[in-house]
Parts: sequence; C-alpha cells; structure tokens
Amino acid sequence: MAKEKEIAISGIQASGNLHIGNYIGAIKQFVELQDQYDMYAFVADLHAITVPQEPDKLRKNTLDAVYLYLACGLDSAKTTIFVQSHVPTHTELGWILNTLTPMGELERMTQFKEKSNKEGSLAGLFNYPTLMAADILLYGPDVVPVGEDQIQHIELTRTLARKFNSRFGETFKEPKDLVQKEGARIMGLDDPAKKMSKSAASKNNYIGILDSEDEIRQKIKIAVTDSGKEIKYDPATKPAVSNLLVIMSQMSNEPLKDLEEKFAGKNYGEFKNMLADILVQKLSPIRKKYNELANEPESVLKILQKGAKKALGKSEATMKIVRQKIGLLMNID
Ligand code: AQP
Repeated sequence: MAKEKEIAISGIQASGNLHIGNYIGAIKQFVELQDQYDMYAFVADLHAITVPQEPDKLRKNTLDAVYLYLACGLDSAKTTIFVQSHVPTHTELGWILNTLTPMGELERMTQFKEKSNKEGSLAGLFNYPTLMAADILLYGPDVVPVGEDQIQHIELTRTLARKFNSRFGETFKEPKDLVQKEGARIMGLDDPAKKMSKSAASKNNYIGILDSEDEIRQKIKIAVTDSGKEIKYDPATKPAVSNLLVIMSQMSNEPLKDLEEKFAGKNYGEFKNMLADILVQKLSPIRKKYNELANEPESVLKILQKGAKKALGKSEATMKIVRQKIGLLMNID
C-alpha cells in the first residue's frame, strides 16, 4: 500500500501588500513543499482583523493573497487553497483552546507585545496565537513552514497540543516548524534592525511582490547600506548589506559564498543594480500571472470552494473527536 503523504499547513494574513519577506520566508517554501507533502495553504482573514481593517479592502486583500499564491506557483491540484473564515471549525477549536491557555502564555508573545503597543490591546490580538494553534492542529500536520517570527506561536501550538492530550487523552500531533536556514527573517530595506513588514510605516521598508519595475528599482536604490565598501555576508557588522545579499541569494538561488566572490571589489551601486535586475526578473512573471488571474475571478472562486470543502471535511473529522472528548452534547438529531 502506498505510504500516505505527510501533511504541511501554513497561512498568510490578508493584511495588505504581500512582500518579498512573505515570499522568501513562506510562499517559496509552500511551493517547494507541495510536491512532497499534502499541502494546505490558507489566507488568514480572521487573523487580519485582529488589527482594524476596512471591510472592502479586507475582501480585496483576501482575494489578492489567493491570486498571489497561485501566481507564485501554488497548484490547486496539489495544494488545498482556502480562506480561513470559510472553514468555521477554526474559530470553534480556537475558542476551545482559549479555555486551556493561561493568560501568561499569551502575554509573553513577542508579536502581541509589538503590535499591542501600536494598535492598543484588543482581545482578538491577544488571542491571535490560540486561533493560529487551531488553524494548525485541526489538520494534524507534520510540519508548518513559516518565517522566524512565527516560531514562538508554533511552540505555543505544541504546548497546547500537549495540554489537551494530557487532559483529554492523545488527540493532537505536535507539529514541527519548518524554517529556512537563510531568508527566515528578511529585514526592512529602510531599517535592517527590524523585519520587513506589510504594516511598516514607510513603503520603502519593503518590496511588494506586485511592485512595478520602477518602484523596485527606486526602492533598491535608496535601500540603506552599511559603512565601508565591502560586499560580504556578516550580519553583525554589515546588517544592511547582509540582508540585501540574502534577498539576492534567495531570489537567484545562488549561494551567498558565490555572490560574495562575484561582487568582490565591486561597489554598492553595481551590486544594487544587479539586485534590482534579479528582483524585476523574478517578480515580473508573478505580476503578469496575478493580473491574468485577477481578470478571471470565477475560476479562482471555484478553487476556493473546492479548498474549503476539503478543509472542512478534514477539520470536521478532528472536531468530532474534540467535541466528544471535552464533553459537548452531540447526536441530538
Ligand atoms: N520579513 C520576513 N521575513 C521572512 N518571513 C516573513 N514572514 C513575514 N514577514 C517576514 C512570514 O510570512 C508568513 C506570513 O506572515 P503574516 O502575513 O501572517 O504575518 P506577519 O508575520 O505579521 O507578516 P507581516 O508582513 O509583518 O505583516 P503585518 O505587517 O500585517 O503584521 C509567515 O510565515 C511569516 O513568518
């Protein structure tokens, strides 16, 4: 009998312009994993509303994220693509996990501490990690491909799986985070001390996957560099140039060592021109495909219907066990 494929799941928030940090840290991995794993990729619209969103913009951002998944190479024949709010088991398990989660665990989450300073302390933002744990545990995955900033949330997911299992009996598998060796934390182009982020104050912080050629060239031109002239990978002394080298390496699939050799004796201007060329070359076909998909939304909606159906089937099977184990009254038909 053929061995069943291992499961991988991950999501991206529908919170605006997806950038090359999201691409390198997450989407690129999803595309690589879909041949090997039973892959689930969703758009986290319910996570996006943990900070205020404008309703029409949220709808657009949700669809845009799906177009981008497809444009970046996710294949709906291999990956179950769906929108989080279309599968209500996520919020149901999220609520149940809240009842097992000590407040202290949530208070120490770095993302909560960072975002609550900016946005005020909303209960949804506080409970973000329990919904994320539900997103994951419902599907019994072996791995969760993410960028470095999400490792802490996956550790909490494992803690909650253990808690549930020890209280109600073996139910959930503890998933591993799958984080790239390089590119797990792409830093801001305007400030290499902070991660590249959709919600950054300045657009010059990130290269959007959909940025035009002119925008890409301009943003790379003004990206901060370090003192000295050398183009080498040394995050401690050259954080800005190291970040640009990682971006170049991830986008061209050339090892960092080879790039250092290639740019030995060259100046920042030459290096930046080459980086802009590589980004334009890599992102232009994605933008073209995105535009094609945005012109045929019906076929994409069909993909989402099929994805939601499969995700609901799989997660409902988990929920039946969970409801039974925690003592909810069932079978009233
Ligand atoms: N800078 C980054 N480098 C590498 N990976 C990153 N990811 C995000 N930023 C980087 C990874 O992308 C996936 C989706 O992230 P998300 O949209 O769910 O939320 P986020 O981590 O909060 O991303 P942003 O861009 O910073 O969004 P906002 O500004 O809305 O909070 C995750 O796997 C993440 O690790």
